[in-house]
Amino acid sequence: MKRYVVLMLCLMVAMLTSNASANLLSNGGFESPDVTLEDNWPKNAATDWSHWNDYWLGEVGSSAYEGTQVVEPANGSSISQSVSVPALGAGEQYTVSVQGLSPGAYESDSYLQIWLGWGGTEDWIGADFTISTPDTWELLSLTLDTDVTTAALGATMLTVEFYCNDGVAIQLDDAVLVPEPATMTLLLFGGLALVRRRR
Ligand SMILES: [Ca+2]
Repeated sequence: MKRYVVLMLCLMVAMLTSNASANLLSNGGFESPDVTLEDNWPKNAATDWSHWNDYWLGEVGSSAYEGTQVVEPANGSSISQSVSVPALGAGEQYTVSVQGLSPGAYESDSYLQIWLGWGGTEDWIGADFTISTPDTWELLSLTLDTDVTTAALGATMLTVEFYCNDGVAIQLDDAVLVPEPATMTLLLFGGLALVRRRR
């Protein structure tokens, strides 16, 4: 039994100290498929992402936040990805974050809405963001807390959506969806209880 406890504690520490490995989204850095500079607008097929209207998946080299590629939703378009999660219980939190950049060439603010939904397109929370400083990556994030948004209790799927609601472009990179540490601890204690029951 001691061996299992040590194993679970090690796993817990590893998960708490490594957000990257806990990312529930696939291709959050938009590096797949590998495109070239010549593959220009519109380019609608980032692996594992769905979309509504057109967006640009492009190669920007070293000005990307992560890797060499970013996405740029057009005005009135969005990209989304749904993932399965363990049924949401009380006291759990999931945070979605993305790096956003307002290309300096447009000389204006960029706007983005982040939506985090459960149960398809009916139920979601959202937040509006404005980026005024050009050519600087900014971390934009939104947290779903089941103690606040009790309607999400019991949900087994989360949908992340990034919606560009203005004519000015915004580039996105490094999209991440993670359970907060409190949630991970709950999940791990659940795992520990399972191990104990099996023995
Ligand atoms: Ca990238």
